[in-house]
Amino acid sequence: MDQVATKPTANAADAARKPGGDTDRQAQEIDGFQLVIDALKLNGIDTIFGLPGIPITDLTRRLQASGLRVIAFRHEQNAGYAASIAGFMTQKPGICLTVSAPGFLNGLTALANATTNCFPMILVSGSSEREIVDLQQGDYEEMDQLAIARPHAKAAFRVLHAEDIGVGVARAIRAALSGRPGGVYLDLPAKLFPQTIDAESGRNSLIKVVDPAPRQIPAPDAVQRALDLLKSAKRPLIILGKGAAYAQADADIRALVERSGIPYLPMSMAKGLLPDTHEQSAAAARSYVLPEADVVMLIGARLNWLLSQGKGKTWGGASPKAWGGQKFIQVDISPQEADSNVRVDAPVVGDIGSCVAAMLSAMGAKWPQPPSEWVDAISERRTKNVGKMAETLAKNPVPMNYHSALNVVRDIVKANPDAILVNEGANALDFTRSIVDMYKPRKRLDVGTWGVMGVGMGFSVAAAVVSGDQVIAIEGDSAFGFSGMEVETICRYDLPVCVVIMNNNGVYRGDEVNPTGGRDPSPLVFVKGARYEKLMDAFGGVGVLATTPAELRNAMEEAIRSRKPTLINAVIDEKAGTESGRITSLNPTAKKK
Ligand SMILES: Cc1ncc(C[n+]2csc(CCOP(=O)(O)OP(=O)(O)O)c2C)c(N)n1
Ligand SMILES: [Mg+2]
Repeated sequence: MDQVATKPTANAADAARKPGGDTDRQAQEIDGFQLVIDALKLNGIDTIFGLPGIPITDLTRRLQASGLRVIAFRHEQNAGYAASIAGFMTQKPGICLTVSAPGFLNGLTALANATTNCFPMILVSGSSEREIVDLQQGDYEEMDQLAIARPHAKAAFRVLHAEDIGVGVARAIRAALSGRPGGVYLDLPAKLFPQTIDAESGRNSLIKVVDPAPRQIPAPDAVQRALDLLKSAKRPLIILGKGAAYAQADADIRALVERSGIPYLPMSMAKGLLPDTHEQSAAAARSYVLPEADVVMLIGARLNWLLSQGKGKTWGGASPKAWGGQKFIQVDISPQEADSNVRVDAPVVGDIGSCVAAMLSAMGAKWPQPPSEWVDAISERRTKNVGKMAETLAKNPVPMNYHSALNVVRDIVKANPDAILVNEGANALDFTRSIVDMYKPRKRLDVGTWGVMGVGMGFSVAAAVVSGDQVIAIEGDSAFGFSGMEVETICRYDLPVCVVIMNNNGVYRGDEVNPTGGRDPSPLVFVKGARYEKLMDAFGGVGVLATTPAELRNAMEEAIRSRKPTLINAVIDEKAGTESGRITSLNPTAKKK
């Protein structure tokens, strides 16, 4: 572990040069800046995502000077998304550092998104002078940030005194990582940073967090109850969620699925936990298995809107709110998750790794395989659907559509299974999810629980920085716009990111018109034929316009070969998309139509 160094401040260094200066006293003191840095280093934090300004400019400088990697963004929201996905990928809290009020608020969306998605992240924001803020006397960037952050975070803390920095950082780390991970807010007022305390007591006040995410071993009877139910099933199904991917229990999860012989469905960010080409994958028969299954085991997946709350037509229920009759086993770290939407007959509470290991050992080597009628029925549908998809993918329409473009991406990802795929948009998201197979765990990063637009470039930067692997970002043209300026960040840090914009001239489609016939375009469309690739050119990266699958393929292959920052503007038929992609049913206006 790093030594906790007491670096003399700049002033102390000056004083050291003057004979008779007060070097001794200053050398024995440590300031708030250094304590924050040392507390982070002591806990193995090596990367900070942020954006400098008052009061954290010097902190960003000194973080870099002391050997941490500081990745500076063009907007705090993107730094926040970067931090959150770094947390998901590494099981260490991702740190986002911002200035007060507006910078803090810009980061807050990412913090709330992290909490919703169970990503461990700490938003560290400087704040203005407490006395003035609390009396609302009009300070520079005045805002009661702690109160505003609290409802959007798993926990929120403020440190007022230098001697409490160690505790503050330790509490933030524990809160972010333990149990169900989430977003934590840490408020550091401007006055804290230059505070000095005795160096020795400063060092002693720091805490290296021991076992920040303690294992939670499931109760043996809960495991047995789950296995008994699973064994009784005629049509069992396993659903793997993002929590299963986060757990990094990849070998055991695969062993559990394979030994049980049970068909499984991966949620979006669990794709690749087992290769999507695995013979037990029921992804291509999703609409068959959900209503037909009799026992469903959820592993790190919640029965939220993405699974139609476990009821309704998707699950074979007679009406939109009716239960389909399935029995559920839910493996989850949170004891409060079960029964949140439908009855869970066998909750198994613990961390995914411990739960899966306990199940494997209780299953023994011999486990009755699911009835062959069930497995065969699924594989028949899968073969049919995969065949249909192959036909669609083989077509070569002019202009390109999502299928012909994504057929290229599918090949490229197959040839580069270590590449990380970032994905956002509506049609650009839904088609990519279903067309592009993933082969390894945690390689697919997307809009998650909220379906949020704007994660694209922040996720891409973090994925490249944290892993060193090639990143491929498949972006709707609207989605890209939310974080597009970060292509400068990608160029500045020279990251191996290949952005592919599925450019259909708009949100969902590009062919809407203003019904009044007025001069303003429809709110759903953008400048026709926009040349997004020139944005990348502007900062020294490689920009390519691709109007055919062959051009797209060449450009992607070259990007991966060169590892240069690349943006490919893939021109897609503006009539190819559907409103809201796959979730048209959630769109009230579309429903009326
Ligand atoms: C922060 C945020 N704002 C707005 C939305 C609503 N929204 C959902 S998808 C989408 C953009 C879809 O267009 P595009 O990215 O171009 O994908 P396409 O369907 O055209 O491929 C928008 C604005 C959202 N999900 N998140
Ligand atoms: Mg679009």
